[in-house]
Amino acid sequence: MIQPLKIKTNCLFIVFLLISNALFSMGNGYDLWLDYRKISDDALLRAYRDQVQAIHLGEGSETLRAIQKELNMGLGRLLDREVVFGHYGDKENMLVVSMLAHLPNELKGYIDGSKLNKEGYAIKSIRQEGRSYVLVTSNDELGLLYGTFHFLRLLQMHSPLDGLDIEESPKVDIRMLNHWDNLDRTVERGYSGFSIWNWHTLPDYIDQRYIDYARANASIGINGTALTNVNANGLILTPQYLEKVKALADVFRPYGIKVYLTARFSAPIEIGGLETADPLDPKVIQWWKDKVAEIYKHIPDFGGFLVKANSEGQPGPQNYGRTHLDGANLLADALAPFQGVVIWRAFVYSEHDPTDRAKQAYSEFVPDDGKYRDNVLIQVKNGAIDFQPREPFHPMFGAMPQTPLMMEFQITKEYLGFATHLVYLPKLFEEVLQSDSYSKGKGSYVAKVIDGSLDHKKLTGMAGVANIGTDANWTGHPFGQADWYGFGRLAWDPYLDSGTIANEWLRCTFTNDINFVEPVRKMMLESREAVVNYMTPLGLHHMFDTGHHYGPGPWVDNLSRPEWNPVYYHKADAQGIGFDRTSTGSNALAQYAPEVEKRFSNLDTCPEEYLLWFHHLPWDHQLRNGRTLWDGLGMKYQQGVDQVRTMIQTWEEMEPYVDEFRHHQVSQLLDIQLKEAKWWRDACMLYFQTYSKMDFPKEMEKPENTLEYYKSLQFPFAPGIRPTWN
Ligand code: GCW
Repeated sequence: MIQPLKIKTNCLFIVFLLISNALFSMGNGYDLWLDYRKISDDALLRAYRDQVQAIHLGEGSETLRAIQKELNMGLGRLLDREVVFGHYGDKENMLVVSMLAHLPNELKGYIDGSKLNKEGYAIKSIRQEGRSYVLVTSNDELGLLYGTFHFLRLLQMHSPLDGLDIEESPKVDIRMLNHWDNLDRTVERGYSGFSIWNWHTLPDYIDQRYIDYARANASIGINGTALTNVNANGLILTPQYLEKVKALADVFRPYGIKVYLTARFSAPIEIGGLETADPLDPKVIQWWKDKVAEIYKHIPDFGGFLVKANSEGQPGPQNYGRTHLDGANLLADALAPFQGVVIWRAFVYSEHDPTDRAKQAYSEFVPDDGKYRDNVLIQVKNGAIDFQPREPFHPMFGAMPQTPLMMEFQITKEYLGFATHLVYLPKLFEEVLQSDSYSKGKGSYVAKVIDGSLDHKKLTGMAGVANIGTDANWTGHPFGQADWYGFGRLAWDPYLDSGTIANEWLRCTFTNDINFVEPVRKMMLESREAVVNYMTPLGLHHMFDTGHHYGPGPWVDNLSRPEWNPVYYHKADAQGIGFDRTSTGSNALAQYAPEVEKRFSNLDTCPEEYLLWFHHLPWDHQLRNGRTLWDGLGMKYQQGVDQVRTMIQTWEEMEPYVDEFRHHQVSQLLDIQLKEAKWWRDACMLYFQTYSKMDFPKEMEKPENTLEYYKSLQFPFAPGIRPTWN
């Protein structure tokens, strides 16, 4: 239990402020959106100081200590003065941070706790007999933590503290990061250095980064983390590693973050010495039960398992003639006594199945709707192929009313320019969440599938494949932080709009100066369309070079599995280009609700951004602007390049508002982005021209190199490549 306490000004505190200010002035971005810069507006600073004359902190346990530390650091820096903790009534104007149950009597009755869920909170301004309080309150300690971060954000954003009346509860239960981190510290599809988990020095050495990771995640409402790659290594489940996992779980617990592990389906053989991993074998069933019990002994609030099975070489129940259902339910039964969950991935497609890859997950999972145990969630990527710059929403959303479906977004930019390109992903996430699945008629938005409201789901979740690594600023590109931030905010509330999120992030990360915030926000919001234009316009997809996925490789046709080759997806030939997924082609469209199927099947109503995703069309097909498909493609590629030029110009004008370090960093990265945008345009258009045999549209700049040159480029050491299959 924590008693309200007063922290005296002392030398240590001043040293701390000096150091933290020095760190900020370096502008290396380590502090993320929590840099708590001193309030620059004097009148506002005075008003804040006057309101927060002291803090009354209620009772609680380790989470309350985390809250206290955050307030101490956050307010110390924002208000640039000593933070005083005291009792209610000590000062005229106070901040009161306390769970409802422990509120001073005088403040009870202002908030109706029944409106807040377990993690929810309220922030309210209260005037009482000439005194003024800002009250942050909740039913549970975790709500208080989230409320505290929200309060600090209000200050960071220079919001007035009068008349506050905020009530927030997360709309999604499991809001988690998926790290594709290997035990050797490489990160699959990681572009920001190595894994932040130093398995070698764990459990004894607790890196400050682990704590700051937890703070950053808690500040945006993330409450779970899967520490290890879905291409899993069974070793993580051995006693030696479980001790290390426990150490991390202990660090994260006060911040409300549960730990999950990826379970390699063949672990009973590899680390358990069994001869089989058959999910129906009694010895295998017992092995998982024992293993789960052992994990919970170390980590009593362990979240559960995340599983990739029978996908891209990973073992799974189908190795034994069983189904995904058998596999998921096996692990679910082992976890159920401890309230753990199984998150089973729907990212499956088979090299032996000749049907359109886009159809395979649906065919595999939808027939078993309703047969999964209550503690199973099926985790579905946002689109049916693989995290492309643009994909239509996955047809499974809305198609399994009786099974919890979890969203999987990719925050790391495997197919969107790695950590080099500025592409603001919340815009992409928002587009998916706001897509209408029509599964229960108009208005059946994917967001409603994810928050469970469409089918009254009891368990809901959203996962993001992390973009975090050992780079000083965590995400490589300074703007990659916005993708992490935005993911968390959307997992908390899938109905938020990406513009609001960008505004928050910019103000907290850089400055509140409107001359900076508005142009840069605009630049961020347009950046997603730019990457679609210069990589995969008009519904093209998966044209990335082999393995590493760095740069264009539309010509690649020599990989062992047909659906790994870009030519499988664009199907360019002398007649035209695109994948026919209508009833005359693979008929993948039949997996959508009839309204969606009809809209996308009909060329008059199919949005042009999905054109070549669903249709194979002649090169001279007329687009809505009256130009041919061929011209339209070239113009889109050119537009993408021009959009990057505009971004560069905007950023140049921002120099007065940003520290030199980050300004220079982003400038250099934008220059690379422009170079690579041109590379995409030229390589793709030159290659497609070998089929279309048509001249480039007059709007398109002349390619800078020959097709042979682009084809000759090799990148054996491009980052993030899958090191091994295991
Ligand atoms: O997109 C593919 C990636 C693989 C990844 C896989 C998956 C973890 O190229 O690197 O493996 O998706 O999501 O399982």
